[in-house]
Amino acid sequence: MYKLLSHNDLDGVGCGILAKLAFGNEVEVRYNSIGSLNREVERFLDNKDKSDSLFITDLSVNEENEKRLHDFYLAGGKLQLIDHHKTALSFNEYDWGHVVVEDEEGKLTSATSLLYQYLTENQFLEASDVVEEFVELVRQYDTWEWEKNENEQARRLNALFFLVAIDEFEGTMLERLNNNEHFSFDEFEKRILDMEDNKIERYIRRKRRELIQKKVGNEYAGVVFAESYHSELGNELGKEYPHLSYIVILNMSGRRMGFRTIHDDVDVSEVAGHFGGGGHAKAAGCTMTDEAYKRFVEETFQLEPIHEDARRNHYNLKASSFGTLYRNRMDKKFLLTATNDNAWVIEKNGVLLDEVFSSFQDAEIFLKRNYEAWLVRDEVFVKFLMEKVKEENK
Ligand SMILES: [Mn+2]
Repeated sequence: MYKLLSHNDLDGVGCGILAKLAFGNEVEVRYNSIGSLNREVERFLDNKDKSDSLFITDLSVNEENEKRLHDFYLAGGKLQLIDHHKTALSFNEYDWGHVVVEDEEGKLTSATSLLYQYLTENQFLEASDVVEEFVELVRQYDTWEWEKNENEQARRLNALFFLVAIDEFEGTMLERLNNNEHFSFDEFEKRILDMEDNKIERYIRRKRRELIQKKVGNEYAGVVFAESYHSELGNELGKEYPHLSYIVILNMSGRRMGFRTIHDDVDVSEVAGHFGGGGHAKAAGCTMTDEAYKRFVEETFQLEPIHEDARRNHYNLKASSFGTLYRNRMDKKFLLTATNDNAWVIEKNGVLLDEVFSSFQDAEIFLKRNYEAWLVRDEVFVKFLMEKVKEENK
Protein backbone atom coordinates (compact mmCIF):
# COMPACT_ATOMS: atom_id res chain seq x y z
CA MET A 1 0.00 0.00 0.00
CA TYR A 2 0.95 3.62 -0.51
CA LYS A 3 0.08 6.52 1.73
CA LEU A 4 0.17 10.11 0.54
CA LEU A 5 -0.03 13.08 2.90
CA SER A 6 -0.52 16.32 1.03
CA HIS A 7 -1.60 19.93 1.38
CA ASN A 8 -5.30 20.80 1.17
CA ASP A 9 -4.94 23.44 -1.56
CA LEU A 10 -5.18 22.93 -5.34
CA ASP A 11 -1.50 21.97 -5.71
CA GLY A 12 -1.71 19.52 -2.81
CA VAL A 13 -4.90 17.94 -4.10
CA GLY A 14 -3.34 17.80 -7.59
CA CYS A 15 -0.76 15.46 -6.00
CA GLY A 16 -3.51 13.27 -4.54
CA ILE A 17 -5.19 13.04 -7.93
CA LEU A 18 -1.94 11.98 -9.62
CA ALA A 19 -1.27 9.40 -6.89
CA LYS A 20 -4.73 7.91 -7.41
CA LEU A 21 -4.21 7.86 -11.18
CA ALA A 22 -0.94 6.00 -10.66
CA PHE A 23 -1.79 3.67 -7.78
CA GLY A 24 -5.59 3.39 -7.93
CA ASN A 25 -6.98 1.60 -4.86
CA GLU A 26 -3.46 0.93 -3.61
CA VAL A 27 -3.08 4.45 -2.24
CA GLU A 28 -4.63 6.17 0.73
CA VAL A 29 -4.60 9.97 0.44
CA ARG A 30 -5.08 12.49 3.23
CA TYR A 31 -5.14 16.26 2.79
CA ASN A 32 -3.83 18.48 5.54
CA SER A 33 -3.56 22.09 6.55
CA ILE A 34 -0.03 23.23 7.30
CA GLY A 35 -0.78 22.71 10.99
CA SER A 36 -2.26 19.22 10.85
CA LEU A 37 0.42 17.49 8.76
CA ASN A 38 2.74 16.84 11.71
CA ARG A 39 -0.03 15.07 13.64
CA GLU A 40 -0.67 12.83 10.61
CA VAL A 41 3.01 12.02 10.29
CA GLU A 42 3.17 11.18 14.01
CA ARG A 43 0.17 8.90 13.63
CA PHE A 44 1.84 7.12 10.72
CA LEU A 45 5.09 6.68 12.66
CA ASP A 46 3.33 5.55 15.85
CA ASN A 47 1.57 2.83 13.89
CA LYS A 48 3.16 -0.59 14.44
CA ASP A 49 2.69 -1.68 10.84
CA LYS A 50 4.94 0.56 8.79
CA SER A 51 5.01 -1.43 5.56
CA ASP A 52 3.27 1.35 3.61
CA SER A 53 5.33 3.56 1.30
CA LEU A 54 4.90 7.09 2.52
CA PHE A 55 4.73 10.14 0.25
CA ILE A 56 4.61 13.66 1.65
CA THR A 57 3.87 16.36 -0.93
CA ASP A 58 3.60 20.15 -0.97
CA LEU A 59 4.34 20.39 2.76
CA SER A 60 7.28 19.75 5.04
CA VAL A 61 7.49 18.44 8.60
CA ASN A 62 8.82 19.86 11.86
CA GLU A 63 12.27 19.05 13.24
CA GLU A 64 11.12 16.20 15.45
CA ASN A 65 9.29 14.44 12.63
CA GLU A 66 12.24 15.08 10.34
CA LYS A 67 14.45 13.04 12.73
CA ARG A 68 11.85 10.32 13.20
CA LEU A 69 11.24 10.04 9.45
CA HIS A 70 14.95 9.68 8.85
CA ASP A 71 15.14 6.88 11.43
CA PHE A 72 12.18 5.24 9.71
CA TYR A 73 14.04 5.51 6.40
CA LEU A 74 17.31 4.14 7.87
CA ALA A 75 15.38 1.18 9.29
CA GLY A 76 14.27 0.31 5.75
CA GLY A 77 11.03 2.32 5.59
CA LYS A 78 9.95 3.57 2.16
CA LEU A 79 9.61 7.34 2.11
CA GLN A 80 9.59 10.22 -0.35
CA LEU A 81 9.07 13.90 0.40
CA ILE A 82 8.41 16.11 -2.63
CA ASP A 83 8.10 19.86 -2.24
CA HIS A 84 8.80 23.13 -4.02
CA HIS A 85 8.92 25.64 -1.16
CA LYS A 86 12.17 27.49 -0.61
CA THR A 87 11.88 26.92 3.14
CA ALA A 88 12.06 23.12 2.60
CA LEU A 89 15.32 23.07 0.58
CA SER A 90 17.30 21.59 3.50
CA PHE A 91 15.39 18.30 3.03
CA ASN A 92 17.54 17.70 -0.05
CA GLU A 93 20.21 16.50 2.41
CA TYR A 94 18.24 13.26 2.70
CA ASP A 95 17.93 10.53 0.09
CA TRP A 96 14.19 10.72 0.65
CA GLY A 97 13.93 14.47 0.15
CA HIS A 98 13.29 16.02 -3.27
CA VAL A 99 12.82 19.78 -3.14
CA VAL A 100 13.06 21.84 -6.32
CA VAL A 101 11.94 25.47 -6.52
CA GLU A 102 12.97 26.10 -10.11
CA ASP A 103 13.72 23.46 -12.78
CA GLU A 104 16.74 23.40 -15.14
CA GLU A 105 14.95 25.59 -17.66
CA GLY A 106 14.32 28.21 -15.01
CA LYS A 107 10.61 27.35 -14.74
CA LEU A 108 9.05 27.54 -11.26
CA THR A 109 7.84 24.17 -10.06
CA SER A 110 4.81 23.04 -8.07
CA ALA A 111 4.39 19.91 -5.98
CA THR A 112 2.02 18.51 -8.62
CA SER A 113 4.52 19.09 -11.45
CA LEU A 114 7.34 17.49 -9.40
CA LEU A 115 5.21 14.48 -8.47
CA TYR A 116 4.14 14.06 -12.10
CA GLN A 117 7.79 14.00 -13.13
CA TYR A 118 8.59 11.51 -10.37
CA LEU A 119 5.70 9.18 -11.23
CA THR A 120 6.37 9.15 -14.97
CA GLU A 121 10.15 8.76 -14.59
CA ASN A 122 9.64 5.80 -12.26
CA GLN A 123 7.04 4.26 -14.58
CA PHE A 124 4.23 4.49 -12.03
CA LEU A 125 2.26 6.62 -14.47
CA GLU A 126 2.20 6.87 -18.24
CA ALA A 127 2.71 10.36 -19.65
CA SER A 128 -0.35 11.76 -21.46
CA ASP A 129 -1.51 15.08 -22.92
CA VAL A 130 -4.56 15.41 -20.73
CA VAL A 131 -2.63 14.84 -17.48
CA GLU A 132 0.18 17.10 -18.61
CA GLU A 133 -2.32 19.87 -19.37
CA PHE A 134 -3.94 19.46 -15.94
CA VAL A 135 -0.53 19.50 -14.21
CA GLU A 136 0.48 22.66 -16.06
CA LEU A 137 -2.73 24.46 -15.02
CA VAL A 138 -2.08 23.58 -11.39
CA ARG A 139 1.56 24.66 -11.68
CA GLN A 140 0.66 27.99 -13.26
CA TYR A 141 -1.95 28.65 -10.61
CA ASP A 142 0.30 27.72 -7.70
CA THR A 143 3.25 29.80 -8.93
CA TRP A 144 1.02 32.74 -10.00
CA GLU A 145 2.43 32.44 -13.52
CA TRP A 146 -1.19 32.31 -14.72
CA GLU A 147 -1.48 36.02 -13.96
CA LYS A 148 1.34 37.10 -16.21
CA ASN A 149 0.21 34.61 -18.89
CA GLU A 150 -3.44 35.60 -18.41
CA ASN A 151 -4.18 31.89 -18.13
CA GLU A 152 -7.87 32.08 -17.26
CA GLN A 153 -8.26 28.31 -17.34
CA ALA A 154 -5.74 27.97 -14.50
CA ARG A 155 -7.53 30.61 -12.44
CA ARG A 156 -10.88 28.94 -13.11
CA LEU A 157 -9.57 25.51 -12.15
CA ASN A 158 -8.75 26.92 -8.71
CA ALA A 159 -12.15 28.64 -8.53
CA LEU A 160 -13.84 25.30 -9.29
CA PHE A 161 -11.71 23.65 -6.62
CA PHE A 162 -13.21 26.04 -4.04
CA LEU A 163 -16.76 25.70 -5.35
CA VAL A 164 -17.03 21.94 -4.81
CA ALA A 165 -16.01 19.58 -2.01
CA ILE A 166 -12.52 18.07 -2.27
CA ASP A 167 -13.90 14.52 -2.78
CA GLU A 168 -16.11 15.68 -5.59
CA PHE A 169 -13.31 17.62 -7.25
CA GLU A 170 -11.01 14.62 -7.00
CA GLY A 171 -13.62 12.27 -8.46
CA THR A 172 -14.49 14.55 -11.38
CA MET A 173 -10.86 15.20 -12.26
CA LEU A 174 -9.90 11.51 -12.04
CA GLU A 175 -12.70 10.60 -14.38
CA ARG A 176 -11.67 13.32 -16.82
CA LEU A 177 -7.97 12.48 -16.74
CA ASN A 178 -8.72 8.80 -17.24
CA ASN A 179 -11.10 9.25 -20.17
CA ASN A 180 -10.40 12.46 -22.08
CA GLU A 181 -7.62 13.29 -24.48
CA HIS A 182 -7.45 16.96 -23.55
CA PHE A 183 -8.33 18.92 -20.47
CA SER A 184 -11.41 21.15 -20.55
CA PHE A 185 -14.35 22.15 -18.36
CA ASP A 186 -17.79 20.74 -19.11
CA GLU A 187 -20.80 22.94 -19.89
CA PHE A 188 -22.16 22.87 -16.35
CA GLU A 189 -18.81 23.84 -14.87
CA LYS A 190 -18.45 26.67 -17.38
CA ARG A 191 -21.85 28.00 -16.30
CA ILE A 192 -21.15 27.94 -12.58
CA LEU A 193 -17.69 29.43 -13.17
CA ASP A 194 -19.25 32.28 -15.16
CA MET A 195 -21.70 32.89 -12.32
CA GLU A 196 -18.85 32.87 -9.84
CA ASP A 197 -16.83 35.32 -11.96
CA ASN A 198 -19.80 37.70 -12.04
CA LYS A 199 -20.23 37.43 -8.32
CA ILE A 200 -16.55 38.22 -7.70
CA GLU A 201 -16.73 41.17 -10.07
CA ARG A 202 -19.70 42.67 -8.21
CA TYR A 203 -17.99 42.05 -4.87
CA ILE A 204 -14.81 43.79 -6.00
CA ARG A 205 -16.74 46.73 -7.45
CA ARG A 206 -18.38 47.23 -4.06
CA LYS A 207 -15.11 46.89 -2.17
CA ARG A 208 -13.43 49.39 -4.51
CA ARG A 209 -15.75 52.03 -3.06
CA GLU A 210 -14.89 51.08 0.54
CA LEU A 211 -11.09 51.29 0.31
CA ILE A 212 -9.47 53.62 2.84
CA GLN A 213 -6.05 55.22 2.36
CA LYS A 214 -3.76 55.13 5.38
CA LYS A 215 -0.20 56.30 5.77
CA VAL A 216 1.86 53.74 7.69
CA GLY A 217 5.45 54.84 8.31
CA ASN A 218 6.71 55.94 4.91
CA GLU A 219 4.30 53.71 3.01
CA TYR A 220 0.73 54.25 1.88
CA ALA A 221 -1.62 51.35 2.48
CA GLY A 222 -5.14 50.68 1.22
CA VAL A 223 -7.37 49.25 3.94
CA VAL A 224 -10.55 47.27 3.26
CA PHE A 225 -12.84 45.02 5.32
CA ALA A 226 -13.60 41.77 3.52
CA GLU A 227 -14.17 38.11 4.26
CA SER A 228 -14.02 36.62 0.79
CA TYR A 229 -11.94 36.51 -2.38
CA HIS A 230 -8.82 37.96 -0.78
CA SER A 231 -6.41 37.25 -3.66
CA GLU A 232 -8.72 38.60 -6.34
CA LEU A 233 -9.50 41.64 -4.21
CA GLY A 234 -5.87 42.38 -3.32
CA ASN A 235 -4.89 42.08 -6.93
CA GLU A 236 -7.68 44.23 -8.40
CA LEU A 237 -7.46 46.96 -5.76
CA GLY A 238 -3.68 47.00 -6.11
CA LYS A 239 -3.93 47.51 -9.87
CA GLU A 240 -6.69 50.09 -9.50
CA TYR A 241 -4.66 52.15 -7.00
CA PRO A 242 -0.98 51.81 -7.97
CA HIS A 243 -0.09 54.75 -5.69
CA LEU A 244 -0.70 52.45 -2.71
CA SER A 245 2.25 50.29 -1.63
CA TYR A 246 0.03 47.44 -0.51
CA ILE A 247 -3.55 46.47 0.34
CA VAL A 248 -4.55 45.39 3.84
CA ILE A 249 -7.60 43.11 3.95
CA LEU A 250 -9.25 42.89 7.36
CA ASN A 251 -11.30 39.83 8.17
CA MET A 252 -12.96 40.86 11.41
CA SER A 253 -14.87 37.65 12.08
CA GLY A 254 -11.74 35.56 11.56
CA ARG A 255 -9.57 38.05 13.51
CA ARG A 256 -7.11 37.81 10.67
CA MET A 257 -5.63 40.18 8.16
CA GLY A 258 -4.05 39.71 4.77
CA PHE A 259 -1.50 41.88 2.94
CA ARG A 260 -1.21 41.96 -0.85
CA THR A 261 0.94 43.97 -3.21
CA ILE A 262 1.39 44.19 -6.96
CA HIS A 263 4.72 46.04 -6.63
CA ASP A 264 8.03 44.21 -7.05
CA ASP A 265 9.83 46.59 -4.70
CA VAL A 266 7.42 46.00 -1.79
CA ASP A 267 7.71 42.90 0.41
CA VAL A 268 4.50 42.37 2.38
CA SER A 269 5.94 39.40 4.28
CA GLU A 270 8.00 42.05 6.11
CA VAL A 271 4.89 44.06 6.92
CA ALA A 272 3.08 40.95 8.18
CA GLY A 273 6.24 39.97 10.05
CA HIS A 274 6.01 43.19 12.03
CA PHE A 275 2.71 41.88 13.42
CA GLY A 276 3.97 38.35 14.03
CA GLY A 277 2.80 36.90 10.73
CA GLY A 278 4.54 35.96 7.50
CA GLY A 279 4.16 34.68 3.96
CA HIS A 280 5.45 35.62 0.53
CA ALA A 281 6.70 38.92 -0.89
CA LYS A 282 3.41 39.56 -2.71
CA ALA A 283 0.94 37.90 -0.32
CA ALA A 284 1.21 37.55 3.45
CA GLY A 285 -0.99 37.44 6.53
CA CYS A 286 -1.18 37.52 10.31
CA THR A 287 -3.67 37.29 13.13
CA MET A 288 -5.06 40.60 14.32
CA THR A 289 -2.88 41.68 17.21
CA ASP A 290 -3.82 44.64 19.43
CA GLU A 291 -1.30 46.78 17.61
CA ALA A 292 -2.64 45.78 14.19
CA TYR A 293 -6.20 46.39 15.40
CA LYS A 294 -5.32 49.89 16.60
CA ARG A 295 -3.49 50.83 13.46
CA PHE A 296 -5.76 49.39 10.81
CA VAL A 297 -9.20 49.30 12.45
CA GLU A 298 -9.39 52.01 15.12
CA GLU A 299 -7.35 54.60 13.26
CA THR A 300 -9.15 54.10 9.94
CA PHE A 301 -12.74 53.58 11.05
CA GLN A 302 -13.72 57.26 10.85
CA LEU A 303 -11.89 57.93 7.59
CA GLU A 304 -13.71 58.36 4.32
CA PRO A 305 -13.01 55.90 1.51
CA ILE A 306 -10.91 56.88 -1.50
CA HIS A 307 -12.97 58.57 -4.20
CA GLU A 308 -12.84 56.61 -7.46
CA ASP A 309 -11.50 58.10 -10.70
CA ALA A 310 -14.10 58.90 -13.36
CA ARG A 311 -14.32 55.90 -15.66
CA ARG A 312 -16.05 56.89 -18.88
CA ASN A 313 -14.19 60.03 -19.88
CA HIS A 314 -13.32 60.99 -23.44
CA TYR A 315 -11.58 64.30 -22.73
CA ASN A 316 -10.23 64.31 -19.20
CA LEU A 317 -7.77 61.50 -19.75
CA LYS A 318 -4.63 60.52 -17.90
CA ALA A 319 -1.35 61.74 -19.44
CA SER A 320 -3.28 63.86 -21.98
CA SER A 321 -1.51 66.77 -23.71
CA PHE A 322 -4.47 69.05 -22.78
CA GLY A 323 -3.76 68.40 -19.12
CA THR A 324 -5.60 66.16 -16.68
CA LEU A 325 -7.90 67.51 -13.98
CA TYR A 326 -8.29 66.13 -10.45
CA ARG A 327 -10.24 67.28 -7.44
CA ASN A 328 -10.15 66.44 -3.75
CA ARG A 329 -12.49 66.54 -0.75
CA MET A 330 -11.42 70.09 0.17
CA ASP A 331 -12.64 71.02 -3.34
CA LYS A 332 -9.12 71.88 -4.48
CA LYS A 333 -8.55 71.43 -8.21
CA PHE A 334 -5.31 70.01 -9.53
CA LEU A 335 -4.24 70.29 -13.16
CA LEU A 336 -1.50 67.92 -14.17
CA THR A 337 0.39 68.98 -17.32
CA ALA A 338 3.52 68.19 -19.29
CA THR A 339 6.19 70.88 -19.68
CA ASN A 340 8.10 71.55 -22.90
CA ASP A 341 11.01 69.42 -21.70
CA ASN A 342 8.90 66.32 -21.01
CA ALA A 343 8.59 66.82 -17.30
CA TRP A 344 5.26 66.85 -15.46
CA VAL A 345 4.00 69.56 -13.10
CA ILE A 346 0.91 70.20 -10.98
CA GLU A 347 -1.14 73.36 -10.67
CA LYS A 348 -3.13 73.49 -7.44
CA ASN A 349 -6.04 75.92 -7.78
CA GLY A 350 -4.07 77.71 -10.48
CA VAL A 351 -0.82 77.92 -8.49
CA LEU A 352 2.14 75.87 -9.70
CA LEU A 353 3.58 73.46 -7.12
CA ASP A 354 7.37 73.27 -6.65
CA GLU A 355 7.66 69.55 -7.39
CA VAL A 356 8.66 68.46 -10.91
CA PHE A 357 8.12 64.85 -12.00
CA SER A 358 9.79 62.76 -14.68
CA SER A 359 6.60 60.89 -15.59
CA PHE A 360 2.85 61.32 -15.45
CA GLN A 361 2.64 58.27 -13.18
CA ASP A 362 5.03 59.79 -10.63
CA ALA A 363 3.05 63.03 -10.61
CA GLU A 364 -0.22 61.16 -10.12
CA ILE A 365 1.25 59.08 -7.30
CA PHE A 366 2.31 62.28 -5.54
CA LEU A 367 -1.12 63.82 -6.05
CA LYS A 368 -3.02 60.79 -4.78
CA ARG A 369 -0.76 60.17 -1.83
CA ASN A 370 -0.70 63.75 -0.58
CA TYR A 371 -4.12 65.08 -1.57
CA GLU A 372 -6.28 61.97 -2.15
CA ALA A 373 -7.45 63.61 -5.35
CA TRP A 374 -9.44 61.83 -8.05
CA LEU A 375 -9.88 62.21 -11.79
CA VAL A 376 -13.02 64.33 -12.40
CA ARG A 377 -15.71 63.66 -14.98
CA ASP A 378 -15.59 65.26 -18.45
CA GLU A 379 -18.32 67.85 -17.63
CA VAL A 380 -16.28 69.23 -14.75
CA PHE A 381 -13.16 69.30 -16.93
CA VAL A 382 -14.87 71.12 -19.82
CA LYS A 383 -16.39 73.70 -17.45
CA PHE A 384 -12.96 74.19 -15.87
CA LEU A 385 -11.33 74.79 -19.28
CA MET A 386 -14.05 77.26 -20.32
CA GLU A 387 -13.61 79.27 -17.14
CA LYS A 388 -9.87 79.21 -17.65
CA VAL A 389 -10.25 80.66 -21.16
CA LYS A 390 -12.66 83.33 -19.82
CA GLU A 391 -10.16 84.21 -17.09
CA GLU A 392 -7.35 84.54 -19.61
CA ASN A 393 -9.42 86.76 -21.96
CA LYS A 394 -10.35 89.23 -19.25
MN1 LIG B 1 2.29 24.18 -3.76
